[in-house]
Parts: sequence; structure tokens; C-alpha cells
Amino acid sequence: MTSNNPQTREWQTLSNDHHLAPFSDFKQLKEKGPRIITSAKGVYLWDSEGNKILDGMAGLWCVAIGYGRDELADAASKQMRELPYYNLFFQTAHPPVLELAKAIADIAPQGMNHVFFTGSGSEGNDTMLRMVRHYWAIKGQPKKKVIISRKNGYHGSTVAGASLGGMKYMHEQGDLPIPGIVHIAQPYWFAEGGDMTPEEFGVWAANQLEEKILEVGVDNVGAFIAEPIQGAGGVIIPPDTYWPRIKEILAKYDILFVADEVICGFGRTGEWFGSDFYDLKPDMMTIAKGLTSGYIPMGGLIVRDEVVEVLNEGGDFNHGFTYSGHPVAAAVALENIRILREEKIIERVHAETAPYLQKRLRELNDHPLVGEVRGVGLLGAIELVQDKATRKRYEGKGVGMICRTFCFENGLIMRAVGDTMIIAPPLVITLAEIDELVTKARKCLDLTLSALQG
Ligand code: PXG
Repeated sequence: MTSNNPQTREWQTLSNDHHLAPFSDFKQLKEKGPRIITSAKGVYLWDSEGNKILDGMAGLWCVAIGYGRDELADAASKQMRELPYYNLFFQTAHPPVLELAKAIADIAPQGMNHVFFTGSGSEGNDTMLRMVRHYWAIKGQPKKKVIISRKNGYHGSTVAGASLGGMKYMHEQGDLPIPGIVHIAQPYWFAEGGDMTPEEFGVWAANQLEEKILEVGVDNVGAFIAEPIQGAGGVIIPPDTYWPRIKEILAKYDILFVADEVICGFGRTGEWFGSDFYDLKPDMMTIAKGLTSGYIPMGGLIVRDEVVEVLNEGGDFNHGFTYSGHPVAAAVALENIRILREEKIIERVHAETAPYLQKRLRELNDHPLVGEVRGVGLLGAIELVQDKATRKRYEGKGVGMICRTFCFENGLIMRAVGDTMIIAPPLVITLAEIDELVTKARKCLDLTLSALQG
């Protein structure tokens, strides 16, 4: 509780007395008090102390079109007045959800023309797990239940989502993963590649999928789920050999492939979906975040036509949420997609801002703390190390957190995943704002290095 501002202190007291924050150490948060974010415009946030902060994380990877777009507020307000709620359960539907399903089919990879809506990415992956098992049961192969996922992948925080994810610290709480979910190695060359070249390591990591399919038995495997690029795990860009080898393995075995597009979807890579970027052919794609630019919660699962044809023969799918396809969320998502299309935001990321960000970020490679800079589209990661040549970390120093704190203090939000600094700014970031981001990032790297030496 450090603020001298009475209004900030009042809000921090409310936090202490009543709020339990996600992914937080409740006691520590009480001692330090949360930073109160009060408004936002474009790529900038303002806090209750009047600080202006460049949001290098687009909220939590979601604010694609930037903050403060009145069109989305107007779409929500109009829909709330017309039809604020109705469900889709008992042979009913409403215009916004139907128009949104069509708009998504128009931008999704060919042959993926059906959408099941949820309230979040986690619920999208819960839906996926139940739908995959239902699909195989309809096909007379009910034993095909196991979902193969990856260590350090992130697929949400519900029981199924956290189980599908490969975050050890999440599994340790609450006896996860649930049965029927197994994990293979991730394609994280910088941390785990050892003496292999990135290309060799990519093939090795992909081959783990085949080994796991054979170990579990193809008759027991329902699906493989993966993020095209792992986001929460640390913006892990697989070596160039990884996805081509995975595609060969998927073609060989009769299992479904699910691309978790919650972060990569809606333009993050400079293509509509990460699956377009890597030329993947998923059977299902989980979506959320950029679908509404985070203005309102919504997620979903896009399903390939051939899968839907099988589901059509299975009677009721006994699954759904009160807020599946919520009309206000659907109206906001429709407006968000309209803006992405009409303002050619993803085309601009592809042609202009992504190449520029990637070029400017790589200039940080000369910094003594930086072991690797990598990125794709408007995703970037900076590995902080003690020794560039051996990729040795500063053990036990919490370098990432030190750097993150300097960033906050200097008006930049850059996330730390261990000692990996990551960015994913709004897709509307300008070239001048990219310059500001990189300049601030370098300053904070300098401050971090001085702190380590001091
Ligand atoms: N899949 C992926 C790939 C995600 O990144 C989810 C599913 C779950 O979505 P919901 O809407 O249920 O949160 C996510 C969410 C982080 C962080 O620390 C990332 C997410 C959520 C919370 C924190 O980077 N991603």
C-alpha cells in the first residue's frame, strides 16, 4: 500500500477487503496493493496515479483493435436495447449469433464452417474435449478418448483447460491433470534444445507426438491439441522443422487435430489464424480473446464440416452454457470483425508493422542481458541470460520480475514468463509506437542489468 493518492488508496482498500484476484498471491497482493487501471485509448492505459502506460500486452493478448473504439460500445448498447439476452438451447436462435457464425466461417480456413460458442477460451477447450470424445463414440470408437497435449502449453484454467495445459504449477493445485490427458515435450529450443540445432530439435520434439501415439495406442487417442505458437508459455516459436513434421505424423494416424487459436487467432501472426500462418489443417480451432478484442467475454470452437457431419448422426450433444452465443457478445464480435476487415488491420500487420516490430526488436540482440530475440507477427520474446553463448540463466535472481517492475515504472507493460520477457501489443500499434516500445524496452534492460551488477 504505497500510494499517497487517497482515491487510489480507497480502491486498494476495497481490493484488500473484498477482491480475490486471478493468478495472484493473495497475501502479497494485500501488502503491495494492485495498480488501478482507470482508462485506455488506442495502445495506452492510464492508472489512478495519472501514469500513461504503453500496453505491450494488448491487455491479456486480446485487445486487437486497441482501446476506446466507440463502435463496439455502440454495438453492445444497441443490442442490449433490442434483445439483451436469449438462449440457444430449445430450438431457438437470434440474429447476432447467426450472423457472427457466418462471419467467422468466412474468415476461417476452408472447410471450417461451423461454430459452437462459449464464454471463454477455457470453456472452448472444455467443449472440445467433450466434442472429441462424443465424435469418436458416434463413430463406434468410444475408446479413442485420450487427448495429447504439450508441456508448458496453455489451454485455460477450468479443470479440463488446466489439465490440457502443461503448466506444472497449475497441475500441482487440485490434483490435475484429470485422467485421459497426456503431455509431450514442447518445441522450446532456447531452453530445452541442448546441443541440437533448432532444426534437429524441431524434428525431435515433433517425433514425440508419434512416440506418444504409439505408446498410448492409436485406438485410444482422440486428438492432439496445440497452440500454433505457445503464448503464455513464453511466446515459443517452434523451429521451422516442427510443424511440417507434425503434419506428416497427423496424416499418418487417425486422430483429430485441434489448434488452440485463442492467442494466435484474429490476426496476431499477420494472418487471420496461426493455422493459416503455418498452413495447418485443424479439425477444430479454439477461439476467444481477439474475437471480441476483449471488450466483452466470448469464446468458441470452430469445427470442420466433416466432423459436423459425424456429430449430426449422434443425437443430442449434451453440452452448452447459459451464455453460449450471448447476443450482446455476438454483436460486439461482429463489429470487431467488421473493423478488422474494413480497416485492413491484419493486412497492415502483415505488410508493415510486424516486419518493423521484428526488425526493431532484434536490435536488442546486442544487449549484454539478451540471449535471444524471437517473434512472429506482433508477438515477441526476449530471453534474459547471464551468458549469451551457453544460454545460461541468472539462477534464482528473478531477473524477469526485476525487468517487469522497471517496465511498469517506466510506462511499458511487458510480461515476464520466468526470465523471458514477452510482448503482444494491440494490432493497431503504429510505427512510432513500436519505436517507443523498443526504446523503453532497451532502457529497462539497461536498468535491469545495472540492478544485477549493483
Ligand atoms: N487457450 C490459450 C492458448 C490461451 O492463451 C486460453 C486458452 C483460455 O482462455 P480464457 O478465456 O478462458 O482465459 C488462453 C488464455 C498469461 C495468460 O498469463 C494467458 C491466458 C489467460 C490468462 C493468463 O499469459 N490465455
